[in-house]
Amino acid sequence: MKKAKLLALFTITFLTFLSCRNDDGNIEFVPARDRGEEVPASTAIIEDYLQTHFYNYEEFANPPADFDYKIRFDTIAGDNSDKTPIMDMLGDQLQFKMVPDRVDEGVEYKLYYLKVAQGGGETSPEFPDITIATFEGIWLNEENATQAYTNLFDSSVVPVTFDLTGVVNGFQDAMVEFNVAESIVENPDGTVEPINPGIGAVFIPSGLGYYVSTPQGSGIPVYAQLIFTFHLYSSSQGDQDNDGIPSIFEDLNMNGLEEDDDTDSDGLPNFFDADDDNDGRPTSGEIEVREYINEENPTLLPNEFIVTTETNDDGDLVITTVEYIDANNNGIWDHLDDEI
Ligand SMILES: [Ca+2]
Ligand SMILES: [Ca+2]
Ligand SMILES: [Ca+2]
Ligand SMILES: [Ca+2]
Repeated sequence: MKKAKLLALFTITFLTFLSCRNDDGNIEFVPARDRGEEVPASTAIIEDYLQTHFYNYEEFANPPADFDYKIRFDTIAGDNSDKTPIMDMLGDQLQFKMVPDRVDEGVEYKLYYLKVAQGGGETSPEFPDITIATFEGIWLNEENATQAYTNLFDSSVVPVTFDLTGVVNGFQDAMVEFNVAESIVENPDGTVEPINPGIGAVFIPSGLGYYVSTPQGSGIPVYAQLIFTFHLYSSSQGDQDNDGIPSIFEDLNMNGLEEDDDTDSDGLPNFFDADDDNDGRPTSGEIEVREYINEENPTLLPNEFIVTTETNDDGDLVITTVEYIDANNNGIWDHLDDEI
């Protein structure tokens, strides 16, 4: 499987100014629109799309012999005027959840996602995990009459790896709602095929997409709403800073966001900081990592917890644990305590 080279899916920095050329050809800086004020506009565009479009639900219900199980959208018009709008599936296949803006506190989005198949695997990705998926990304055009209403900007039919902390937030927020595939089979030609993967789509308001930080060369205009369709194959636990503590456990305030936990206030959130308390000792040296081989119920110490349970290539059951340490007994774990 190839590594994602899909820069277009990844977020960059949060810009607050746009550079534009004015009539005299000089560069002018224009403040980005207020994020809160942009929310209703985004929601209206997305709801209008959901109202006026359907997906190939009939093919999913009665799959043709060579069906690729890809979600395809089309306009409700002409021959298709009797199709069921996606919006009419609300509460069933179409669901939504309220999702916070990652920049402005208090700003919230209604994030719609279409669940065509939950996925037959037992696990769902956690928000800072590493997933493998195929996908298609389009942006909605509401403003430029010379361009189509929907524009494909990125896709992959071969599975690619996505670090959910590195992709647009709306994509991250949707992936956690699906399960991985029941299994992945390898074909004789080396290609892989998921059995019963999570199949879905997400309708992303611009503030959970690129907003004004659109990837260069992608052709995506600022403030564009995005739609991704995807097949979720598999997922593995993320430890982005490789400090031994899985990123899901570095969400200290447990609000489901990885960006806002920064113990040492150095600007690097804990999931991306290999020295969380900035005391010069790496976090990995201030915790105790253990492996239990073929021990189904190892007796854990008081501050020890299981981070992964896996079967290795030799068929051994490997339980990996982390123990937090408080050497000076001041109630602060050593890796978060800059005094020790
Ligand atoms: Ca958090
Ligand atoms: Ca930090
Ligand atoms: Ca860390
Ligand atoms: Ca420390």
